[in-house]
Amino acid sequence: VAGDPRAEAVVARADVIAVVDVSKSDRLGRLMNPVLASAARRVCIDHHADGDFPAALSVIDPDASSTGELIFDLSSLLLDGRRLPTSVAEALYVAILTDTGGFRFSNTAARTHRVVAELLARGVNPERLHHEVYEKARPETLRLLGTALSGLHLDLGGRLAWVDITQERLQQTGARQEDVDGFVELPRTLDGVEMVILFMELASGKVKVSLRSRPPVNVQRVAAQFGGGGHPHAAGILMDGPWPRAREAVLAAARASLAEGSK
Ligand SMILES: [Mn+2]
Repeated sequence: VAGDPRAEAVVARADVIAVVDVSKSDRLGRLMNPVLASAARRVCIDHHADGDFPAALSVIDPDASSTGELIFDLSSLLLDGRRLPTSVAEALYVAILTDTGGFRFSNTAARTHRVVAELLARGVNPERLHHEVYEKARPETLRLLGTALSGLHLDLGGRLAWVDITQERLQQTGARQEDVDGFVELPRTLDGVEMVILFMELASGKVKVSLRSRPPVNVQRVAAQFGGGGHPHAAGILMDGPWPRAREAVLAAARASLAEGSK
């Protein structure tokens, strides 16, 4: 919702604000200050263990596959035996699908699939939703992906891979910042890669860093050195520019982390 121009107005008149799957408050972007200044009752539903969002009421389970799975549990209590409407089941399915990386992240459990089985029984159509979520790319997005991947960097014999999304690349291809969602997953398919980093230069001059790793490499610890957070194998940082300095600092920490792991 942070990209929606109506979001501030909604926050301003809210009685209750529920923040989901946020980990660090600064991931609320320009809504962070309005949300923190609001007199509304704040609720946090999350599966990040390192969250810092100040809430009156928190439902946090780091073992949950996804925030959607937690909301499914809460809605089951509220429904008290009534059937989950199909529209809500669809929203929860998409929440779980995307938050588990398509049921592949390490927190995905037998229970996750049982919850999803319930959602399918409520009328969810996986093929249609997969199309809606993953097959709506614009040509600009694929062109940006092409330039990003053609500039793929490899280091430490292929154990570390990174890609850069600069403002220049965005402008040349006509792509938007949000088109970059999911790009970090592609270098992860490289044989032998242990850590993948995506550096994105934001229009504001800040640098958004997305990190992924294969066990036992822990990128949450790398992110934490720069005030970021997330999960052991999927983490993020929002850093001040300038871009080259932020990038070098994170790469140095990444190399140190991988060197430590190989001892
Ligand atoms: Mn999540």
